Amino acid sequence: MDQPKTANGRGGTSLIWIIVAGLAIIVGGVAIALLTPYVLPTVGSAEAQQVDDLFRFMLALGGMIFLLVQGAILFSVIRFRVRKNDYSDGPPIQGNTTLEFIWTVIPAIIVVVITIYAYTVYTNIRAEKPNEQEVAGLGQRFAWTFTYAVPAEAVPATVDQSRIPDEVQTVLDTEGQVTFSSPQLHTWVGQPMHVLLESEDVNHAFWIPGMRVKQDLLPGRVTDIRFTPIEAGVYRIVCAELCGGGHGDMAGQVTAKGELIGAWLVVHQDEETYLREFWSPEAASVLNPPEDPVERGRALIQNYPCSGCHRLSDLGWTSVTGPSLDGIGSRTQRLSATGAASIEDYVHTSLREPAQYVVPGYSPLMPQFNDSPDEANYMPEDQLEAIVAYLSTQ
Ligand code: HEC
Ligand SMILES: [Cu+2]
Repeated sequence: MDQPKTANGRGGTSLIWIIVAGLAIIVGGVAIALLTPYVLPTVGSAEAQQVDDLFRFMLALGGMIFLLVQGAILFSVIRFRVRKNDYSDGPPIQGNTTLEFIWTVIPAIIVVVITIYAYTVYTNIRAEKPNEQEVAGLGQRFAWTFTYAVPAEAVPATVDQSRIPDEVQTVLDTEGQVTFSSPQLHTWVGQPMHVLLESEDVNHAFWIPGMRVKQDLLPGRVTDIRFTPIEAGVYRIVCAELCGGGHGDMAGQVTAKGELIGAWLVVHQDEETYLREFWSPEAASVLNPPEDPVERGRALIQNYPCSGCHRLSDLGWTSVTGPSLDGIGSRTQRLSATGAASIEDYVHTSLREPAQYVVPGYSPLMPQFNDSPDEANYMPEDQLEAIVAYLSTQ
């Protein structure tokens, strides 16, 4: 039997229920959005804050729509369920212009607001910042190499300028800069970073989850990415584009001993700590090399991306894309197989012309290390000799 509805009877109560449901939906959507700190990685950069705010905003809207739709379904299932012995059909309904208008206009407004907000965040993040630190990031199968160019006058006082190798002098002369490379990206809190990304071979994607930045690398094109760290710490760098069998080695790794190898972003507390703990030792290993070639080679090899592909227990490397370098110094069977005159010769050629001796069972993925600063993977001859001396003792 139909109950007569009056404006101030049932109508009044249902209006209250609509308001209560509306509030529950809004509070529920916001509550869902506030869960992000529990599911997202540490917020390590100024950009991460903006990206997370945008994400939370969209999550709150999405959460509200989710609750509205699910609530309406649940309400209808209960409120309008079939009564016992009721075989009648529902009333035929033919369109409802008001409803259609509302459900077109509201989503349109939401999409426009999100577009404007997202575009603002995107342009903010990509905008050039004052005093940026520029670092070149090279992606190749399967390692990252970061090259730091530092004005010659910034060379630390501990570096004996008279012992700077010739090759570095050349770089000093032509561009007034000293460059050195590292598989790790170092900076300090509050320093805006500008990383110029180039790929040596296929598409890669440079991703630091803690900074909320990700950028594709496209062969033959320089792409770039910016971020300003706000929290000291160590953040994993990941390749987010499947690039071959050793793709997983393009992410920072932790050895069983707890050492960090491969690609990591290290954010130091301040510039002084950065210079003391990273720049000075790394630059010094290039600019002020130890006399003993084996020691020198051991220091220098860590500036190259070898750890992304090779195992070498002495340095805690564990990758398996290339053959293990443990015991490479006594691998004399390779000499007879290739006709190399000595192990030194063999290792030298393996780096300068890797295609000459491809180790059986491996793909020819070893990058060629060239002796001209104009070519990719520049490795000065005297550095190569030191690295060969070091590897031959393994
Ligand atoms: C992108 C991956 C990759 C990187 C980076 C890489 N290698 Fe290799 N390397 C390989 C592969 C694959 C082979 C085996 C195929 C070949 O011989 O070309 C190899 C072979 C070698 C060999 C010969 C090994 C043997 O058992 O005969 C030596 C020596 C070597 N690499 C040294 C290095 C050094 C030193 C570096 C850093 C300066 C380096 N590699 C960087 C992938 C890599
Ligand atoms: Cu990759």
